[in-house]
Amino acid sequence: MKPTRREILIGTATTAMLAAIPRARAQPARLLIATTRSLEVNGKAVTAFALVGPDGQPGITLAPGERFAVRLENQAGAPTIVHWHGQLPDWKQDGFPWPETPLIAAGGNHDYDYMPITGTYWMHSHHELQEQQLMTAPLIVHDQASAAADVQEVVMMLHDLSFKSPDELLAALTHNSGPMTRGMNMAGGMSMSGTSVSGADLSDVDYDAYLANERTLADPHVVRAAAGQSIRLRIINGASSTNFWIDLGQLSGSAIAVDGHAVMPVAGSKFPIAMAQRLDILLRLPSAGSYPVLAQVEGKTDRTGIILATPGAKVGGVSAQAATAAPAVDLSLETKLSAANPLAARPVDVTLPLTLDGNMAKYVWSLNGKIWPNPDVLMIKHGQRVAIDMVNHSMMSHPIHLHGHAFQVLAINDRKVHGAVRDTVLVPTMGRVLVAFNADNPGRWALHCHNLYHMATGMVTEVRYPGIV
Ligand SMILES: [Cu+2]
Repeated sequence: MKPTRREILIGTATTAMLAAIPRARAQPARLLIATTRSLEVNGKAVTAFALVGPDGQPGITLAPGERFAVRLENQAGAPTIVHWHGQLPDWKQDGFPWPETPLIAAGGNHDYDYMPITGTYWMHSHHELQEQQLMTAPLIVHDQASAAADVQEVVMMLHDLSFKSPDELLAALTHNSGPMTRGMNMAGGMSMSGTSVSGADLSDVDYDAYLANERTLADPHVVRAAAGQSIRLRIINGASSTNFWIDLGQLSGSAIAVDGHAVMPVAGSKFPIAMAQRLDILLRLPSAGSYPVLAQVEGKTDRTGIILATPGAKVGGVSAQAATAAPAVDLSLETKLSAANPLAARPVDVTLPLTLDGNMAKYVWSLNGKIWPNPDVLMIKHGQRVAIDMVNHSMMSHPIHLHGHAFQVLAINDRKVHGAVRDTVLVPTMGRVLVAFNADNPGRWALHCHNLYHMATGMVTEVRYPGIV
């Protein structure tokens, strides 16, 4: 039976309506829930945030070629916004609280859809101090090779944890600061609190525990793997204010990627990892037994870690205190790194100076002398090769992170390198690091220190393209 003209019109109208609205109504492929939970750390209950899938597992693992099509549901009981650290979406999906990209209200949700880059990434709240309360999770994006390889994947995510609230920790820093209690100043005063190695301050906060996959060494995460099996450790430093040394103990491995980006392999058994950085290490268990993979806090004896053990192997206790304090995390690994996929050779169009400084008496941290939310905005143009020349005039090191772009390290303390491509680089006390990137992602982008307490007290600026709406 032939349809009437009226039926055809209705059909056409319905089709047109459906075509106009399906994106708004379609459920994204994955659900991510920002929520709260209780965690037991060294016998004490701690209330923390979490970013979990419907199965309760933290974070997201994407298959090769899969889009980041995610609905974030905020069940955390507080406003939030989550940043996909190291990913390169358009700026409005980046998860930074710009006026144009407001917080997700408690009970609300927000949809994301972009093509991710492959490798080891992570996600964390970019609102207030929620990151310190573990609103963080892994974001692993497989490529065809990593999915097909006969390699066991092990994610190790690090955290620092205090039984105090992050607001108390911040208040202690801003109220107790001053030349008599904290000696950090350009005149070279002695540090009288925190940790000090050769005059430089290493840590702002004394934590109660350090976690690997949310557990301490008193009750560590044990991963079983056969002797001889290739293992890819994907280490994520999700700590708010702690740099670590990864210590493979009897094992040796090769660093094969940093911040998700492949590097020429660097063999070793000790590797530094600054706040927010990631490190992929390929290794094998040589024979039956149990093998701790430890992360020791710079300047301290405190450590955390996971245990790799062959099936049936007895897992012995590992102390959460090392015999000696670890040195400061430095650029010893950075100088050895070389990108497997470097930026195309091309002259730099513009070099932006970036001075890192602080006033410990007031506990404020600055970039180019400016304190967020009143930054010295760095203007760049689409199509440029942009370099940032970072010089640290302060007595603490700063892990500097650029949103929306991956940069290559070009010089370390004035020595040229064909360094790693990454998204977060440590600029040590009185040090200088030159990086460059392609200005290929127009928008408003945060550039900031990833020490949460430095960020919260001003060490943030904006890299901006003109004419963005
Ligand atoms: Cu900093």
